[in-house]
Amino acid sequence: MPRTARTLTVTVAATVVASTALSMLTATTSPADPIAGKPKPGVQVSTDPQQLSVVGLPCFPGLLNLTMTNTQREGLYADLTLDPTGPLQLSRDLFSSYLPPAQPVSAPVEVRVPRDAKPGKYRIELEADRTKVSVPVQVDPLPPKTPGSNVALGEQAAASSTHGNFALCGAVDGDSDSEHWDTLTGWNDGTRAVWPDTYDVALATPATIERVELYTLDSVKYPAATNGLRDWDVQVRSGNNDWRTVAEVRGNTLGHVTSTFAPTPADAVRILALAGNGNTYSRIVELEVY
Ligand SMILES: [Ca+2]
Repeated sequence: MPRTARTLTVTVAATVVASTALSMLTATTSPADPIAGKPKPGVQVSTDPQQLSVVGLPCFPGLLNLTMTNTQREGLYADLTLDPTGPLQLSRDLFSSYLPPAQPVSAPVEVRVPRDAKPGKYRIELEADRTKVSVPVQVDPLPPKTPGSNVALGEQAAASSTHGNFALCGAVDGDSDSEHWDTLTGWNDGTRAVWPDTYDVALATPATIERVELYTLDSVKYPAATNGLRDWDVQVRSGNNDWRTVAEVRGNTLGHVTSTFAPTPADAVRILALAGNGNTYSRIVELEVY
C-alpha cells in the first residue's frame, strides 16, 4: 500500500475520534447535566431604570420595568420574585412568564411608600433561576405644600374604570403634556362610548379650593376636538359622601380648561365626565386643584 493512502486512513480515523470527543464534551457541559457541577442560570434579569427615586405621595408611584431573557435553547417557564426592604410597597411580588429562547419578556411594577416613610436608601431584591439583581431605591422627602400649590398632585386617585393600557395615577403625576400620552401620564377610562365616567382625587387634608385646571388629550396626533373630553361637571366633596357641582363645562374642544368658582371647602374633587369628542373615551392628561 502506498504510504500516502495509509496516512489518509489514519487521518480519517482521528477525525472521527475527535468528533466523538467533542460531542461528549458538549454533553458533559450542558446546563441540564447535574454531574457537570453548578449549571449556569438560564434566565437573565434586568430592570429599567436600574435605580429609582420615590416619594411618599399615594398616587406618585415609582415605575420599574422588569425584563427576563431566556439564555437557553429551549423555551422555559420562569418565576421572578421581588423582595423589597424597609417601607417599599410593590404592586407585585412575582412576575411569572413563559420565556421563548432569546426573546426578552417584560412587565411593570409600581413602587410606593407610605406618606410617613423615612427618607433614605432601600432596595428591591430580584431573583429568577439563581440570577440575583439588587435595585437601589431612594425615598425622598415629601414636597412642601405651600399656598398656591396644586393640592391634587400625587394624591390618591380613584376612577369609575381605567383602561388597561393607562394609569389611574397618570392624571395627578405633574405631567400635563399631551405629547407624553403614550407614557402612562394620563387617565383613560375603560368603558368605550359609555358615560358618565368619574375621576376623583382625595386631598391629603381638607382645603379651601377655588380653581380646577383640566388638561384633556390634545396632541398633534390626537387633537382635543376629536379625542378630548367634551362635557363634564367639576364636583367637590366635604365631610360626607355627597358630591356638589361647582362648575360645568359643555361643548369643549380645547386641551386646557380652567374652571373657577367661589372658594369652597373640599376633601375631594371629582370630574364627572359626561361626553367625549369622538364618542369613545374619557381622557384626562392632568387634573390640578388650587
Ligand atoms: Ca399626567
